[in-house]
Amino acid sequence: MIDLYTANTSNGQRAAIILEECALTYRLHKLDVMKGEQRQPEFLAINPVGAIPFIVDSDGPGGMPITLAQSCAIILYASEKTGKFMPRNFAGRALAWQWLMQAATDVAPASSNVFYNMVLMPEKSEANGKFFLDRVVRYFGDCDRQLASHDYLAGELSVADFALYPVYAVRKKILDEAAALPNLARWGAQMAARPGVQKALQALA
Ligand SMILES: N[C@@H](CCC(=O)N[C@@H](CS)C(=O)NCC(=O)O)C(=O)O
Repeated sequence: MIDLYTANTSNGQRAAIILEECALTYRLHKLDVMKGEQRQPEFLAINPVGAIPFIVDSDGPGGMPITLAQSCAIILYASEKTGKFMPRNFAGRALAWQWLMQAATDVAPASSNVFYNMVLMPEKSEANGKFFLDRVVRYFGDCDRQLASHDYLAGELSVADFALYPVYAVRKKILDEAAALPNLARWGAQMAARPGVQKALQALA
């Protein structure tokens, strides 16, 4: 059994979506990150990283329990555990790695910076807000170009799509206003229609 500790953020949604999509059985524990619940001693004792999402799988590798943080590590873990959403051929796998990294290290941090500038930073700056927004649009533009010739980021549906989708969903409105990204919009609609995606997002809402 997997215990998932998470919240309704893009990172938190990634973990819930991949557990649903891999048809893994899990118990959902929603934490209030704005109140800092994830840093309470009882949760730090489980997950020293002190951020959501994290999972505890009582039946981890070798039948031993494992605790795992980092949304994209959880995506890869669920994929490896179930043999799903990782292309079988080397070239496809390499593409899945590339686009998962693009989502994890380029798109998601740029998107977080938009949130920090709009909500959390003590001094807001319109110029800095525009800088971060432009980066988000640029990175999603890169995805749009890839999706012009591929149904999914790595060709077939893979871990990379589940890493990107929640960030896309939270930024859809500003992306729609900022640029024409038709391939991304087509892909986003396909991802949004998946029952596993819908079930995870509804459970977190
Ligand atoms: N790179 C990490 C980021 C995790 C992260 O920053 N989680 C946020 C919520 S989305 C959090 O728990 N923030 C509260 C904190 O850091 O105290 C991941 O992908 O899981």
